[in-house]
Amino acid sequence: MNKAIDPALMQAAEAIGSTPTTGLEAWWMPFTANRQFKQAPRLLARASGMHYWDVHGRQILDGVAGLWCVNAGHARPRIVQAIQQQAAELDFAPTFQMGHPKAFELAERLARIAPAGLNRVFFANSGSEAVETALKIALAYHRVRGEGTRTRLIGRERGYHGVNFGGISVGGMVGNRKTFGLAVAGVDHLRHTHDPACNAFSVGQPLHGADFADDLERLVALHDASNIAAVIVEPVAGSTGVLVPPVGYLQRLREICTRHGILLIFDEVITGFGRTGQPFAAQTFGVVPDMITCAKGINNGCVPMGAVLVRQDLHDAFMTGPEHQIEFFHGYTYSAHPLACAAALGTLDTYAEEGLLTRAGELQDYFAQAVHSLKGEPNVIDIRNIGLVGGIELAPLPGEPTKRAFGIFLDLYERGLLVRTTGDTVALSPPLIIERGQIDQIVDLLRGAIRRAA
Ligand code: PXG
Ligand code: PLP
Repeated sequence: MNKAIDPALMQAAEAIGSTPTTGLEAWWMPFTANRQFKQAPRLLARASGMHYWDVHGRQILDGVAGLWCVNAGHARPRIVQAIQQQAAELDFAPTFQMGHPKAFELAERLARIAPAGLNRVFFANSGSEAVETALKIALAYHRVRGEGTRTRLIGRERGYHGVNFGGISVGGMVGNRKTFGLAVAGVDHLRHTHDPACNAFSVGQPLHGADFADDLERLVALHDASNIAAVIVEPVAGSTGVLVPPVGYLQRLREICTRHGILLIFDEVITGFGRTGQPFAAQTFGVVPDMITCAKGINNGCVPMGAVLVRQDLHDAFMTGPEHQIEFFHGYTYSAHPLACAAALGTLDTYAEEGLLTRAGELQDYFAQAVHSLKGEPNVIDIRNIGLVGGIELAPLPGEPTKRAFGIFLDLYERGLLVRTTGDTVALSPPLIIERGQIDQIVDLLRGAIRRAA
């Protein structure tokens, strides 16, 4: 069926009496149209810098940093070496009642680049786990302070906070509700900030819509602040189509949360580690939340890892009671895994040496001009951008939403460019090492694909 599948593996399977397969059936792939994929698989074999190569040796320009995570580009030597050395030196170390030096070093290094005050770090293994961890910290924090009625969690329509039960509950993706029904109860949602009638084709932050934040006052009036634990939002919503916050919106959300004693969590799984021009979007937008969830770029996507950056006094509120007692009843077997920590330290070195955490700021005007040059191409109904993220929204094919954008994804892959699509939006989020000429290349290829899809 496919050249990449080793016939020896198939023979071995038959020898032990397991169900013989053609090699592609067993893996039930995540967030994938499995049947379509397996008819014409897209198999990546290696990567370096700005590029992938597929199993046939074809070069593909990476327009989306893998899956929004390879911010320093692929196969960076410091990171590769850090992982190799770590695997040989200390493969695994328990972190429940035990520790290892690189975990402490990494937490200190993260605290140094985080917004002021967010200097305590809890490790997880993905963005989804970071989100669950932050929501649990919020609930437990109110309890340890004797405000245990604060149990309600508030997310936002069109939010994405990973795939676990807490995350899909505070998230605002219809697909999750359609597929899984009610997940965690006691959750409510702010309205989203997408307002194409006022803001279509905004370059950078849209000007209209700070008052969308007032929707939180409506929920406070409905539920009463004494019942609300936390609000979680992505500073820039990524997965539902690159929705950039209107000027003043996050500031207003911060003010309302502070006024009502509600914790504000920024989910920076995509925006963290330089995507918007500063280490965190909190810094780009000048708004400090009480917690930040991050993952992906934390170690360049090389080893699964997530983290929650926590305001010191939230952490300190837990440090009461008998000293032999566990203060926070939570953790994962692989929290602060040595390979993930080593990869993260190599990544932070690479970011620092190459100035990558601020490079998106330097390139953003060029990038903005390039993506906005697609205005006027057929079916382009909106273009959104901030830092090195762009969203190009297309009018859906009548009665067949998502199909036009997915066709463009397939077309571009054939021509050697990897992008992401969500709904009918094409998302760009290239590695931060991208050169101006490669930005042009991405936009030229995309322009061609948009025309062919008309
Ligand atoms: N929060 C946010 C804001 C995210 O973007 C997660 C949590 C979950 O992270 P993990 O590591 O559990 O996947 C994410 C992940 C896409 C896409 O193209 C986005 C994500 C993951 C995969 C694809 O929209 N975001
Ligand atoms: N399920 C079982 C049966 C377990 O023993 C454990 C961990 O020990 C878990 C789930 C959780 O796994 P993890 O810590 O990797 O999230």
